[in-house]
Amino acid sequence: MTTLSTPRTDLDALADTYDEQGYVLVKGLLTPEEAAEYRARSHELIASLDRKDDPTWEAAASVAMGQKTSLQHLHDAQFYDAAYTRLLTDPRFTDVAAAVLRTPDVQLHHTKMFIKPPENGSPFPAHQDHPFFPHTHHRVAAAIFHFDDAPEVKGCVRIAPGSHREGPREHSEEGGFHLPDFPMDQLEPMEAEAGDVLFFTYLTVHSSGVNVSDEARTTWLVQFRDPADPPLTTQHDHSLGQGLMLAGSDPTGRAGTA
Ligand SMILES: O=C(O)CCC(=O)C(=O)O
Repeated sequence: MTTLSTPRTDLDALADTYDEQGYVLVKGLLTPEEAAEYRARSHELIASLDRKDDPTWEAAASVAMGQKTSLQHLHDAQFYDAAYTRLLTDPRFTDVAAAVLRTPDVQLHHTKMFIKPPENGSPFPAHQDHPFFPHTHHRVAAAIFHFDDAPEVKGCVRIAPGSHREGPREHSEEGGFHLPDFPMDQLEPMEAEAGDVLFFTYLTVHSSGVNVSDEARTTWLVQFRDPADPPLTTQHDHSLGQGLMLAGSDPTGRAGTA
């Protein structure tokens, strides 16, 4: 028998909100002290790698009104530091991940760390994650761990509640998959505090703003799925550790392979 880190009734309520709205913001999943430690580690890690590449989407320029913005990122942080590996299997995270997927089995798809620098941290245009890695039954989700506060001025994530219900949308492929005509006023700012984790489906339309504050915004995005949901393409199957079981077991016996 497993012990849940959050009472079953609370998990069911989170899962109901997720089904209804396409997202759920879990407050204080990490303590402020843990979030501060992960923030420091993330900044040290990215600084130590001295990366020069900038993953800002070309299509982000339209959100930034043509202003030059920048972004720092790192895929697969769990391959650099075991602290991130521990987070991947932390029951406070996996219990919610399993609850929203409504299966005990949670499998890793990939992870991405983002540091949005102060004053000009890059935005993300409106999009669903679906076109990047479509799956048969759409049982794929993201969890964004906030390692510092993300008010609107820091370019917090914005979500269109209920937008997942219409299923996959036709995306423009110019400058990164995005939805140039999606009404901006439907995207609600998901202001978060250090330690909060935002869960949303890969069909939920989301975006984020420019960080115009004087502090960095530091997040870690974990994309996860139900292992029983086969991917439809191999375009995003190169991530290190993809297929790792974070909770439960893989009923397909595919050991993470499509
Ligand atoms: O972290 C953000 O601001 C948004 C990230 C995002 O939308 C993505 O990676 O798909």
